Amino acid sequence: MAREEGRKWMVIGATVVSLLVALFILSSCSKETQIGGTKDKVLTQDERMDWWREARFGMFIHWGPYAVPAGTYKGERVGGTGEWIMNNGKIPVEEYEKFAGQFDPIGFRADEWVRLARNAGMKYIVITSKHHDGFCLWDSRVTEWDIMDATPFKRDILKELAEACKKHGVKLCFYHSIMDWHHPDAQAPFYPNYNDGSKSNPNFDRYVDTYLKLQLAELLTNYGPIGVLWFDGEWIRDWTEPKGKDLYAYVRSLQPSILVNNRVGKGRKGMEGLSASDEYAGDFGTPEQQVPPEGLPGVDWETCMTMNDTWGYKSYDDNWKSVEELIRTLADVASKGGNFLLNVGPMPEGLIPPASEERLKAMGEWMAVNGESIHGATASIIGRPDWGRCTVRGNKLYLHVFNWPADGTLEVPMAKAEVEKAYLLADKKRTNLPVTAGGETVTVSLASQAPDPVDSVVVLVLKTNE
Ligand code: FHN
Repeated sequence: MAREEGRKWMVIGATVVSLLVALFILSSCSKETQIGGTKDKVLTQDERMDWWREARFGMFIHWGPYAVPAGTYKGERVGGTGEWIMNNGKIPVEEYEKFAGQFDPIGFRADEWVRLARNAGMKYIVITSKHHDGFCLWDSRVTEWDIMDATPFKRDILKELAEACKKHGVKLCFYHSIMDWHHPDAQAPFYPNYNDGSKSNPNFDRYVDTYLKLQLAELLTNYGPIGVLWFDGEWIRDWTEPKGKDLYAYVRSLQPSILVNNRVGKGRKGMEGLSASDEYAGDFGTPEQQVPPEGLPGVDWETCMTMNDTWGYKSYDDNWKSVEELIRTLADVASKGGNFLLNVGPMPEGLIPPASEERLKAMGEWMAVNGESIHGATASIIGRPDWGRCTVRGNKLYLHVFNWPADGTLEVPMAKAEVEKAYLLADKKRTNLPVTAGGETVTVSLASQAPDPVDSVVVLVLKTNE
């Protein structure tokens, strides 16, 4: 009974503190709302989306205290992904907090992570500022459940990442969970099934108004221009579309140019990730671990995917996708007009798993030769040929040949009259490749050997009316 009484006064105390801090943050952020002291020009939707559509390829980072158990609790392997161990392992809040006490990533070098992403051809990084466990990777004023107070590390991860992203010209973005298994006004009381969709917390609105929104104000006021607020954990009973629309407007009021995904509201259709209709809040759809089978012209969407089977680090998940599969998925996504957000789950000591690093370096070597066929690319205008995929930029078609024709003849479903010339993207001399007309197809004559066994890109330059 005393414990409940104590918890009640703790919540009341936390609320009073939060309200006082709220007044301080809101008063300070009114002066700093315009990041960097410059007033955000009001951009059109297309102008806001421009950098993101150009980027096409980003790094997802899932990192927090869950990297410490790394999929094992009390000697047992826990099912599901690494970042869900608190729920799937039925770990009480006080028990889980001990992992933060062991979270001391002395190997963390923001500059190395950002260079790894940039050299892989990734133009933005989406990192978990707060995942479902409620742990904050930044120095938050409204909680001690953060990197500064709950760990021996005591460095602001997001601040160091923001500096490195600015230095290397990579956009910094935040993943932020609406669901929170640690806050007493959110899901914590639902233990042992924090994710219990049948339960509601009578204090949830207090969590939104005096915690969730205040932390977003911290993130969007103190870390410079943020490219995307990537919400998640919106499926809970206490979250509604009206709340999502309100949160979308709130975030945009702090940084008017920021992009917000469709998980801010209730519009996404499960893991397919696209919104049921335009009436739902959010700037782009979020297919997860899958690529829409058809191109979706006119729809902005981003496939997020793991390199193995987990988002957060698990020491024994070695089911890594091959470099071939990752490069071809990138081409497939871009050929359908989408973005590819590829995940890394850093280890507890702050290092990127070697298998992830190896794949990213190999993707970077391919992107160094073929990046123009991905960055800024739009959906195929010739469907999905048997030999591979097609991406488009201006008057150029980029033919991603996965299956190199043994007879050296590449059939392309389009009229000859439209083709000015063809060349291999890997050929710096841009030697013309012979193109002959068929009825509804053109044939490009290729050498017997593919320059790249995974994805060789043939460029078709189309005649323009000029
Ligand atoms: O529950 C999360 C999961 O941990 C991970 O963050 C993925 C990434 O998109 N999203 C949710 C599952 O759909």
